[in-house]
Amino acid sequence: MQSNENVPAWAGALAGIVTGGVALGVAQLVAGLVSPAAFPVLAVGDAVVDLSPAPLKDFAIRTFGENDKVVLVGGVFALLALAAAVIGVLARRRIWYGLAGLAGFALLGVLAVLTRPDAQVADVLPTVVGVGVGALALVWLMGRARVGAVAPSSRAEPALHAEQAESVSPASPASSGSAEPVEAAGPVERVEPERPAVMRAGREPYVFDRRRLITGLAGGVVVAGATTVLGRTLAGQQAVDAARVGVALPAPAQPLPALPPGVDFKLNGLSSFVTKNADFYRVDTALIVPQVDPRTWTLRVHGLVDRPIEITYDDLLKRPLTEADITLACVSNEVGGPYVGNARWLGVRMADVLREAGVRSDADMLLSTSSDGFTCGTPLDVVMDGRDALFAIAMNGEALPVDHGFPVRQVVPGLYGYVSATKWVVDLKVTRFDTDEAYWTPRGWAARGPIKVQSRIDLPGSKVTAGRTTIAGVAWAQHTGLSAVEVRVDRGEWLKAKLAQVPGPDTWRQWALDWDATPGDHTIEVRATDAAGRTQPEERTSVAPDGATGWHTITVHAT
Ligand SMILES: Nc1nc2c(c(=O)[nH]1)N[C@H]1C(S)=C(S)[C@@H](COP(=O)(O)O)O[C@H]1N2
Ligand SMILES: [Mo]
Repeated sequence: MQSNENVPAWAGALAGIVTGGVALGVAQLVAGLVSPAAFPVLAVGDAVVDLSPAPLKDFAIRTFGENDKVVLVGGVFALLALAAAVIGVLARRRIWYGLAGLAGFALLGVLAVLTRPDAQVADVLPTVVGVGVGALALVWLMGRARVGAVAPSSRAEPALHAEQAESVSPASPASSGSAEPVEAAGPVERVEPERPAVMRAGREPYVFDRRRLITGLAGGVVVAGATTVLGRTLAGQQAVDAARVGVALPAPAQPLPALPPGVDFKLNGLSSFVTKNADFYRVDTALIVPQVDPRTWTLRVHGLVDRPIEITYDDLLKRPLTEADITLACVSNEVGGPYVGNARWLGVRMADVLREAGVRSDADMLLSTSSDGFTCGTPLDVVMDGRDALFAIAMNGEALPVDHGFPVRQVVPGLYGYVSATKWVVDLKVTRFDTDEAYWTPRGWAARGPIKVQSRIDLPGSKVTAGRTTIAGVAWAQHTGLSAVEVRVDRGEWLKAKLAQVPGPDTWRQWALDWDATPGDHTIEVRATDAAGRTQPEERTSVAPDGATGWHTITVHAT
């Protein structure tokens, strides 16, 4: 192994610190995959707490209060950075010194991880893989710090300053023989080395290549950062998934009766009355699904209220819970589109919470905000009119799926999702439409979004065998309810479809009609009428600004 003492100490220290960063980043990533608690820094911190004498612990708690953990972990990181710098400085002499130092840390990490309660063998992986990759990084960085031997013609020279050299031939006398790097002036087009070198008698001469080292360090920083972020994201997901699984859903104050028989015709290809959580459409602006831990979640209710309040997840679960069957629909759903689904929700009535806060009479809008900053503007009168507008915690009997807003989301029957159904909701400001604007309003969508009566044909598909066939689908007019669904084939007479049962006005409703298909091509159209007597208009409009209109129409080929 060659010496490379000509690499200056500061460069070694930086290489050591970046090596440590890569090792910790990779450890974080592997911990995110294996077990977040097996991240060695945490394990070492825990071990320090366990091993430190009681008076020291008391001192730490007295001095740093609630921040004692932050100070501890920060201290561990500071010590690690120092040690990593020393490792890097030593690695300049002999790479083995540096590798031995890393091995020492691996040992410490493995010991700390394995002495944790309920430790598993796989828990050593973050430490071992992290230090392993760190070792590779150290060797690589040290390799980049020095380029190979300078040309033989320059060998005799004790030092070479590249900025003075026109070529590899020596052009300047020694400058005290120190390893101080000298920046090359201007763009250089010379044969290597273009960096100052120091040579020692009897040793291979090296050139300290500052630029290559620095680009290497930058690469290391990127790897360390990316693996850390990814590892923490994975760990956060695991923590939230675990917390979600751990939620014990309380029973509703008044359990909803089981669904009436006859809500579902159970036809193959017809949307089932209850949409399974896994099949439920998802619409949101989140690139990365927000991971909200229920243990730290709170809902702040403020604005035009007499008593601002802040509710924790536990508080919410202790309140009387309402169960409700509600069909959610997206304003961006084209006629016949898939962005609609029905579930049984469990949650706290928004009106109860708002009454507790005391809503002022000049308010007319609720501006809700999600943990990722999305906002929704909901008409206050709609939420207060007695319908089942909920801060929902559960969907179809399980804690809200993370994609659908865990731990808490809003659900308001009768309003499109973009003005009502805030997922991962953390803040509710009681306000006015003329003071505040929600996310979609300046983007071309209506400030208020009542759901329009709609119907969709699910059956049959585009090809059928001639003869008796079922035409069937779903229709919805949330909170008003449906009175009729009509179907016509080939622009003939409108025929009344059979309607399935519904538990109330807030869900979609299945409909079906038998049809004798004659061979050839046919057009099937559907239109629904709500309980207030409003029939879907034929005119097709686009989804913006306040929801599509028009009759869903399909063509069927019968043979
Ligand atoms: N935080 C947040 N909540 C949101 C949205 C969003 O983008 N972010 N989109 C809304 C829209 S447009 C709809 S249609 C519903 C969809 O809810 P789902 O994804 O559970 O079906 O969520 C609403 N809640
Ligand atoms: Mo939506």
